[in-house]
Amino acid sequence: MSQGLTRRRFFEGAASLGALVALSGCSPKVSESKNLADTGEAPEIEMVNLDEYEVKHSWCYMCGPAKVLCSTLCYLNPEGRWTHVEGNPVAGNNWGYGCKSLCAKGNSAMQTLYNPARIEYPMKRVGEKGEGKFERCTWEEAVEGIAAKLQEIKDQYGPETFALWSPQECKFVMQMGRRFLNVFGTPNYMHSAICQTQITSSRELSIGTKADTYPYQLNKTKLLVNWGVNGENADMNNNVDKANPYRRFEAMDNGLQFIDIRPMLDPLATHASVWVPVRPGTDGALALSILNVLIEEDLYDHDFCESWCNGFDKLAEHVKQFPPSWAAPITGISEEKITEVARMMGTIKPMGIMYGNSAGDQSNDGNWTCICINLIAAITGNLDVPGGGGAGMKMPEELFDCSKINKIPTLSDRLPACDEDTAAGLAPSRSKLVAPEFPRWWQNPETWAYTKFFVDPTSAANRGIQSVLTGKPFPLRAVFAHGTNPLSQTRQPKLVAEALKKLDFYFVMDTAWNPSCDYADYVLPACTRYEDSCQIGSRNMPEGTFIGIEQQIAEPLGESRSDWRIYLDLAVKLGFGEDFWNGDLDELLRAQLEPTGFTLEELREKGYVFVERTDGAKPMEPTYQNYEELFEKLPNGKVQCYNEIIGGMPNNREDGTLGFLPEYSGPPEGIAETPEIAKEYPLIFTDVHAHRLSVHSYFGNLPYMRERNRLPWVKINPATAQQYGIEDGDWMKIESPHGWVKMVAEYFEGISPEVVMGKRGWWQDCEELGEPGYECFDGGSEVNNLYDATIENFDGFHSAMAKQTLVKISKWEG
Ligand SMILES: Nc1nc2c(c(=O)[nH]1)N[C@H]1C(S)=C(S)[C@@H](COP(=O)(O)OP(=O)(O)OC[C@H]3O[C@@H](n4cnc5c(=O)[nH]c(N)nc54)[C@H](O)[C@@H]3O)O[C@H]1N2
Ligand SMILES: Nc1nc2c(c(=O)[nH]1)N[C@H]1C(S)=C(S)[C@@H](COP(=O)(O)OP(=O)(O)OC[C@H]3O[C@@H](n4cnc5c(=O)[nH]c(N)nc54)[C@H](O)[C@@H]3O)O[C@H]1N2
Ligand code: SF4
Ligand SMILES: [Mo]
Repeated sequence: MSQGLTRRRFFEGAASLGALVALSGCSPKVSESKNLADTGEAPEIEMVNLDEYEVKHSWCYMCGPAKVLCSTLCYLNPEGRWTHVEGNPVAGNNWGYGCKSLCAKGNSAMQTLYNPARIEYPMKRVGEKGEGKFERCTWEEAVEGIAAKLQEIKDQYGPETFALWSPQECKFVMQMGRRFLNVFGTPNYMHSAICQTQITSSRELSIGTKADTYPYQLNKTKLLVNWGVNGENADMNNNVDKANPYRRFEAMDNGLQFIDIRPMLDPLATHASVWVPVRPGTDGALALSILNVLIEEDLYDHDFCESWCNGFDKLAEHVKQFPPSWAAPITGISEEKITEVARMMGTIKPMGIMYGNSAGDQSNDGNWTCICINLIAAITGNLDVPGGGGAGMKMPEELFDCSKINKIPTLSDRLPACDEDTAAGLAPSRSKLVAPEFPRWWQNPETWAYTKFFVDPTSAANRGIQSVLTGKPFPLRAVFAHGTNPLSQTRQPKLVAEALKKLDFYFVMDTAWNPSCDYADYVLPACTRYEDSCQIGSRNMPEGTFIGIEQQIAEPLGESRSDWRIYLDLAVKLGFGEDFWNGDLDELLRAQLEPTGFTLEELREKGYVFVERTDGAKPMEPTYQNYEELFEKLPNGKVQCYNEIIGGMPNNREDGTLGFLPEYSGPPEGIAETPEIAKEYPLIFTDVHAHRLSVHSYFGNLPYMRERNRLPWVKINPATAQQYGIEDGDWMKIESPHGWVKMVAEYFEGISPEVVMGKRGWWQDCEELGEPGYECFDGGSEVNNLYDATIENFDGFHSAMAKQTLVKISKWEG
């Protein structure tokens, strides 16, 4: 294995790493190198005096490589080794000002630094693609080799045949990487097409970007609908938990009820008034029949629908065909229960709806599903009312100007316009998208209002990589995978591997050797954010305004380099260094800081600055029901019950048009949808994305994470497992019409007997614990092998792919 070449034992046993520290200077420290989950032994406690420790500020890296979520204080022991981390109490993390707690991932941050899985040197492939034979090279050689190849491909085939692949919301990719693409001249940034922009764009199409269904004043909410969202695990938006259980339980004391729509009885679901274990991938049918009940039983807000809904009557007529009797056999939820939840949604006010990935990001009719969910909130009169969707309190003005921080201009105007663009009335380079994630016509600056990150166009990664195999519409020639493992991220790893082999040029930058590296021409070692000092973040709170930077905690391991730097180095080599601060990132950071009045040197020295509010300003109630402004950009200034944005327009494949009214298509394989397939494959398989002990498919290499999440588990109802002679803890063979995996049965009574649910991404080994990594292909444990990757089945608006299929299972004896 090639990574063996770059590994070294840097990890001197977990003993020096673990630390649970009390608030005082003198604190207990957990000293443990054993697998506590297995032994159940109490850890030894050693006291350390934190006054002797140096404290550095960082932005926690454990929710993804370049985010500014939890601000942390990192303690370096007298030998200069980072041994303890805690939340920065003045930064307003998690549940608010004063909070020091971090989640489990945050608490194991030190293990990313001192980890044997890290790549230390640039590597160049010397064997066949996929064989994994590499030799060490210098940075100079790698950057020169990559730049030369990119130039060659640009000259020979055109700039659009180069794509950057990275689905994560990392700023170095979303901003710096995009800038690089634009200046290079390619629109092909490949997004996973199964995360976040999917649900956000559906919202934009139905209720507009400014409106929301999520209740920002939960203390006033009476009904919360938790739809396909993983509040127990998904850290996001500066909350240890996306669903913020702490605030939710407070609100429950105030009379909040909630409905949980998920196939599994997860911990939060056990507190719900109603649990709706919908069949995976059938949320669209459920949403349509809820609309049916709301309208048929006259439970909608007449004033709102008359004044602010476009084509409400057409929607009302349309949903007549979707009564609960239609949805029950599709969703597996009884007519009575569908009616009950619809009545609750129509009568308990105010209501907020929180929906996540599983409500629409990862089903092939996800766009209509999410549109329906937004329409439910709208027609019941729950938008922009206190305790309803949106309607957050207004924060007092920030005390210094942070407006430029974290904003790297992406130079979108550099994308070249070609004749095809002009002829079709498209924005520059849209006709050169290899696989438009959203329809080309929609990807122009006017309609593309999700401007937070994506002012620039995007291609859908899975469709994009398939171009290499089909040559349609043209084959990509070069791909840069930056902080992603294509073999576990998208459907059908075997297809992806074939394409990676066929590519003219493929290079990777990662902190760890992931399985896709074996196919690369060059593998570049990235340092973590604890080893560079590039990420600045700010936060405006009732208590004051905060600004912080990552202080460098350790020298980059081996020759690893900052992710921010690669674009600058390549730009300089390719002759457009002027657009990249001539290779000096600090120049950019200085410009971002300029309006704040703080200098980069000052901030790096201090780590963070917090200016307390003395003007007495408090968060204020917003003005509610501001519909004119909220719906301003929508056709006729109204909620799109009848969708005049997409209706009649070409879909993203340009092989058909999109409809005006919601449709249900369901998963490519489903019990009700494909009964003939269900005869051989009787169970439904799906997976969950977020897990509190990993990010995406990584951090399985950290002992603290892995010891509690050791084996590739699947949750299965004991009644189902026993039918197949499968005991709790047995390895199972799981076969779908598309591939097979082996995973370990975890008995769970709280899952429907017809559903089996796993988690993707088990490729990482954990050397310290002797836990192996598992293959990404058939016979391994990567669930993406099980799913359909037929392009024609992907969502026609936003390219989402189903992660639901039918499977048969047996005990694995191998
Ligand atoms: N700790 C941690 N936090 C993370 C991440 C991480 O990797 N680790 N990743 C981040 C990222 S990139 C994202 S996109 C978000 C994702 O966070 P979420 O949007 O919350 O998505 P999932 O984690 O997939 O959880 C979806 C929930 O829906 C359930 N479910 C599964 N199938 C279905 C279905 O067909 N219908 C319905 N109604 N429910 C279903 C699952 O059991 C799960 O509880 O999390 C972010 N936060
Ligand atoms: N079946 C299935 N597939 C899914 C999902 C699902 O729920 N089910 N979820 C989808 C979603 S929501 C998302 S967001 C995507 C996520 O997909 P990806 O973001 O591609 O996630 P990973 O495959 O875990 O790859 C992340 C890579 O980044 C590397 N890395 C970590 N830190 C750094 C760093 O600082 N610098 C660099 N250069 N590399 C780093 C890790 O070692 C790892 O190899 O997956 C999608 N795929
Ligand atoms: S939620 Fe956890 S992993 Fe995410 S930034 Fe905060 S402490 Fe780090
Ligand atoms: Mo995601």
